[in-house]
Amino acid sequence: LLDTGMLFPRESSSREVKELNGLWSFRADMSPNRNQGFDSAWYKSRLAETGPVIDMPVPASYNDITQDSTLRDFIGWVWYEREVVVPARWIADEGTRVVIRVGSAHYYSVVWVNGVKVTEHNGGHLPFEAEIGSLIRKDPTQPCRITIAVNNTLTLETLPPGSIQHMDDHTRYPKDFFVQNIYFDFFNYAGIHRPVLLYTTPKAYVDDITVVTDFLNNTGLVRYNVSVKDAAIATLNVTLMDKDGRLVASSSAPAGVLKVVDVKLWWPYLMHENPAYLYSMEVRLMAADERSTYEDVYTIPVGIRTVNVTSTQFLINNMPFYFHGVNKHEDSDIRGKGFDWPLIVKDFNLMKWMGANSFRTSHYPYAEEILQMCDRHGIVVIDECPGVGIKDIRSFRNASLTHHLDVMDELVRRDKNHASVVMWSVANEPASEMPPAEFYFKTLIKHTKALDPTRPVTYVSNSNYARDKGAPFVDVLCINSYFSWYHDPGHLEVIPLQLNTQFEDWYKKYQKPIIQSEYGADAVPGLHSDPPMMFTEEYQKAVLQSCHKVFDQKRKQYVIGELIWNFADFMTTQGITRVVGNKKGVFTRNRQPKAAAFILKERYWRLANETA
Ligand code: GCB
Repeated sequence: LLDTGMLFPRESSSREVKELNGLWSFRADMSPNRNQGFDSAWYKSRLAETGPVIDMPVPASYNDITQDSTLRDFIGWVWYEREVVVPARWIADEGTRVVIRVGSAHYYSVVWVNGVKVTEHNGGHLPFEAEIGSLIRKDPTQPCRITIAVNNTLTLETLPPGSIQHMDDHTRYPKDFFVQNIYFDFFNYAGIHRPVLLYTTPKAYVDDITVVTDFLNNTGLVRYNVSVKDAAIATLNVTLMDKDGRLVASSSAPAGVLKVVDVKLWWPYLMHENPAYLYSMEVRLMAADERSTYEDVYTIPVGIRTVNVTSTQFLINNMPFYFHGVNKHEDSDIRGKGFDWPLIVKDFNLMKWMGANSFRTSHYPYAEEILQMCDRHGIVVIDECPGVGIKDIRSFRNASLTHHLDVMDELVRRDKNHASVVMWSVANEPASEMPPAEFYFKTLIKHTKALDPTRPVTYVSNSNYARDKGAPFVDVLCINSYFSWYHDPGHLEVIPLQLNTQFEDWYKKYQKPIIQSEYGADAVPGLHSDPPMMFTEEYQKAVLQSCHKVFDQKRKQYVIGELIWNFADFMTTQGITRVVGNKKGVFTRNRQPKAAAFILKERYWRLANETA
């Protein structure tokens, strides 16, 4: 289990943050064994001294930044470097911890400071950090040189999994030709995807905070637990403030329950006239050692709400919640999976325009800043880990499972305090009918529930109800299906029958609520035909409308949600079913609506008004 916290780096009276976003020096290691960077120790001197470098923006995927297809499709190590001037006061004050934090880098990363390795991390989509105070204090006259090597190779033990295939038929392939096989449907963008920053804390500091909320009649209950590091003698002051900054409760214990009279609950937007109410919890640590005294202040937003599941309903604050929302990707032109505020805010505006009340972070954890937006805007989140494409039987082996458990540790540690996160998804479309899936999912879900007993756990299945081995362990059934698309292509008339049968089969067997976690059809924007044909905007519209009729029959019973695949078009590997990417978006990749977006807008607002 993890023994440190991963609080989002926030400024406070005791903490400073210095962003390292912008241009970094960059080189892909194109050597045949992709290992020249390590063999020649590129981290030991400035990157420009060991070969040519190019400008690379951080955060961004590197793939679409240049005109070079070998970089777009590159597999192996790439090297990033930049120098940073560290404020003198950080260096002078031995009582200051200086931490480097990478929001995420895909997939395997190694970080050096002034040529000394400070950390490595296995996996994209989640943050990692290292304390570097002693290193930068060694020679304060030198700038601090940060080198990050990132490798995007996927194996059967990574999440998502993949495999490298070497082609040795030299009559058909050039020598040393190899491809990365992946078992998921989005481009394997790579690089430093989220902000890199330095932040400080005092030497004795608040390392982690866990908040679990509940309420009884009008009284809110905020159970909290604070862990501190490196404080021999410490006192704590925990205070909860309302939106207007008024004190509502306080305590000096490291763990306890704060009582909030006349509580204002956190509600999803569209469900309440005062949604997304956030209190703010300030943790103030006062500590001392033989040399000094330290004060650390950390504040987190707290939404007070409960989540429960019955055999037919999903309850938020004991009220039935119907998911009418989207599946997304972190994906856009040029930046790939790189964190981008304009894109994030645009996406929230579009979701609100269409009346979407929820989304699933298909198929990996999204940036924390996005979850913070969800907390503030009252958008409900199914938080999915990168367990996508577990298709090969070898991906069920112990080493893979162990890594999957570690990833869940990291995910729950990062996202446990978000009111907007109402459920964990541990995988998408695994080969869950294979025999080893039973042990795998039983273990994985049990582990996730032990990490967080307060949220339901699911995984998203597209297997047959009769053969799925993991469904007995989930709280909510999430089912993906593409009738009249992958099955019976072109035959819209099968939808009512097949979709109804799907729901009835699953419900009869498991008596658990069901979310249609994906449905949809590709539409190349601007392509039209009537009667509808596949790939036209009319066909996409018709698929949606036909599915909606079935959802309407079943949502009064046990169907608790519908999430369109997908919010927007997104990039994939090249293939004969992908026209410059997956075109199942109801918005284009540039976030312009297709005809289907208007169908959803009308429907979602109608559903919102019905349930209000
Ligand atoms: C699915 C996958 C999703 C794909 C989608 C499609 O079932 O979960 O990742 O993009 O289908 O369009 O094929």
